[in-house]
Amino acid sequence: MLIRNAPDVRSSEVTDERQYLRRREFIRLAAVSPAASTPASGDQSPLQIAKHVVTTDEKVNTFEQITNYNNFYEFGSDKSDPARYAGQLHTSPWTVKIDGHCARPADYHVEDLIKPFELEERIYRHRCVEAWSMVIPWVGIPLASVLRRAEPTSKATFVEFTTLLRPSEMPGQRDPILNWPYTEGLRMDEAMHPLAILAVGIYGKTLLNQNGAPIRLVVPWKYGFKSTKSIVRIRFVDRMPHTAWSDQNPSWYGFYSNVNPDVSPVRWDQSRERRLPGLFATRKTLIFNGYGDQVASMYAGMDLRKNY
Ligand SMILES: Nc1nc2c(c(=O)[nH]1)N[C@H]1C(S)=C(S)[C@@H](COP(=O)(O)O)O[C@H]1N2
Ligand SMILES: [Mo]
Repeated sequence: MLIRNAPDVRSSEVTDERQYLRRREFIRLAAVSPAASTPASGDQSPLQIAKHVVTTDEKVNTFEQITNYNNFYEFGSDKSDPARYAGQLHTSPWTVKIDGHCARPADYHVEDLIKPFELEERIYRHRCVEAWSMVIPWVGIPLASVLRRAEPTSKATFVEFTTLLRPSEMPGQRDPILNWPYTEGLRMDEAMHPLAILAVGIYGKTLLNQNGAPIRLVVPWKYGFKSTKSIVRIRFVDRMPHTAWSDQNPSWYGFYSNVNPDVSPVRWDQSRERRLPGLFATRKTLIFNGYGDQVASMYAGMDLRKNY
């Protein structure tokens, strides 16, 4: 079993890095302190982590920061709306459909989807198109592992990701701000890239709903909106899929959406960023969010100004 049901750790115990490291010891020993209270947005269970991948030595954001400043338009457009309203979403049971151009399409309970694979902690920079950024200790599995198991055919040139559609629990879906359900997409080689993960946790425990429980995409060299939350469908397709944000404003949001300090099609200047909890955009943004040595070759020969 990869996901263990265990009593909660108080959210006040998961506030800073030092405590996190200490708590990680607890998780390793499978000795979790007894529940005293429940976090605002649902229960969290500890996860058994096999491997740690650190891609930056920058300070990791606190649990409080990562879970209280969110974009999840299904729960409203304010940064505090997801933490306030996402608790009402039922994330269990949860099924993920894998279909389209593949030899082994299937519907998986989310637990079965990840069960065959070892969970890894991945400390990644996270860059929102609104020019703020964080460093987040995700827990997840390579997206490629899940895709390979489905045996995509040669027709599969892109992968489409779809978020749950459930307006009764996602009040933002009652407003036509976006074409619900939220969809996103990656080219096949991007989806197979080892940096792309399906995340099921943060700070060693299962995701809170505001971060996209029970399973969400993380693509660290792209703007945050590519990282679809609360995924119910992964589909292999043979053409570039529609995506929620480029449907809403095609001149602002391109399909590729690679972090690029030289291209600012949206009203935010992308050359700098505000590292939360800071107030000012003092940090220089790096091409591909600093992951260029690993991903730039996928875009060789492409005009990144046109293909933003
Ligand atoms: N379904 C869905 N996924 C989504 C969004 C959303 O509104 N709905 N927002 C995106 C944006 S703009 C960002 S920056 C990240 C934020 O992830 P976080 O709140 O876990 O930091 O989620 C992305 N995934
Ligand atoms: Mo974002």
